Amino acid sequence: MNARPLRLSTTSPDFEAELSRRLHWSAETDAQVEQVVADILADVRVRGDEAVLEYTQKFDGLAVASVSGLELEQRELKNAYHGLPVQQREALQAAATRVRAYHVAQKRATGESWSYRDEMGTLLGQKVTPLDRVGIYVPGGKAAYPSSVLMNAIPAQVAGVEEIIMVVPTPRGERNQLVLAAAHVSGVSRAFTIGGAQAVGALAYGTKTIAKVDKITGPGNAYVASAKRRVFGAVGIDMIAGPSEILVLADGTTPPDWVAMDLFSQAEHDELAQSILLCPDAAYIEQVQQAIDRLLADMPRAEIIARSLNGRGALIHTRSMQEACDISNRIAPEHLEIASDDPHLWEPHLRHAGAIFLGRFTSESLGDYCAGPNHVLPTSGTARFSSPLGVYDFQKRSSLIEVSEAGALALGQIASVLAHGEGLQAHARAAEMRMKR
Ligand code: HSO
Ligand code: ZN
Repeated sequence: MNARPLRLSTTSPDFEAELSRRLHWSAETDAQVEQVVADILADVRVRGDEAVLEYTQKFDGLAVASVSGLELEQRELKNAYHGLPVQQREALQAAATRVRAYHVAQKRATGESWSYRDEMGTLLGQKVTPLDRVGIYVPGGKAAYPSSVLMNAIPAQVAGVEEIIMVVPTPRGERNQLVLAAAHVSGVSRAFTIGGAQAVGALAYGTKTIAKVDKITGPGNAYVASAKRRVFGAVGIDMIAGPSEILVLADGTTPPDWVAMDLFSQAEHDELAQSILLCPDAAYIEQVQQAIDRLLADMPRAEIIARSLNGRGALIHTRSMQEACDISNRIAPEHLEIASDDPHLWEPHLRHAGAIFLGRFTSESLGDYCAGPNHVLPTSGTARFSSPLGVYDFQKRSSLIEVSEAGALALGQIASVLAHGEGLQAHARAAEMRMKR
């Protein structure tokens, strides 16, 4: 099997066209999926638990008498944790501890209430409060990542969310013990073995057994993505993620094998995943291709890796590191590695990326599991305007205003003039009344 990412050079006349063809990705919306999802949501909204039970039996082959029968007790989550081999248990705990520490720091820096008084003693501020209840969708099957349970639940827990409800489909009752254990270490309050659009509907509208949540986060298949889009408005949602991406900026100082394996690490997620190398050194690019050739055969997921690299991968020869940075900013990748012995030279030039991994020792995979920052990141160029999942996604802000007596006089004058200008008499008088004291 061969993996030959497209070779491009920024000096070639058709570079721009080739690059945009490689980058192009759009979530196909399938009319049939849309119809099925719309029907399921409408049904769950009206029939609640009963509909959830029927769809769970139909799609997952799980037959129980009531939705309570689909709930996992805290004891089961705990047992899953204690039943793990000790090495896995310790790794999960160590990852959770680091992810928690990072999000605690994030909350301290960006998630606290603040206020000040102006010169007339009027208090102005912002009060930050957690959401009351959130739902976390965890996919079953091939994309069931325990690490994603940590990355969704821990920021919610750190934000102070009272109730975190996890849903995870378990087709034919097959439970992923690592997923349940991850729920245990990351503060999940309730867990249900349901999935698909019916689970999204139950969380969004509430049923007799499952309380309505305020926001639903977490990845899922086309049905789940469509359901999340449809319930948005009734509840909040996180982003709808596209395939995973890595972009490596290399100046030739990192061993080529390391870079090749980092490209593989995204490619192995999904044949639609995208791995790109940008490098000003043609000989080094050749060495990375040789490393790919040599290392691929030994990869259990070689087939997915090859499909991803052949279909969407690229090794791009640039004129300089500066040009590589410029192209990276245009791509705005989900993960950006600066494979350089002087990463801080380039970091100031890099503005658009979900996460930036600096230096040769920082493989993306460390960030995926345990460095601390969140691995739920903006994909498909959306890092131009959005951010990693964080504590702030589980908080909301309220403005605070307490006008002093002197403030009422000064602000009343301004408000009154503007209110008359808008022809809104009650507004004007409400302000004026407070001036005549
Ligand atoms: N790289 C994925 C996250 C992940 N990797 C989970 C391994 N497990 C998207 O950021
Ligand atoms: Zn990954």
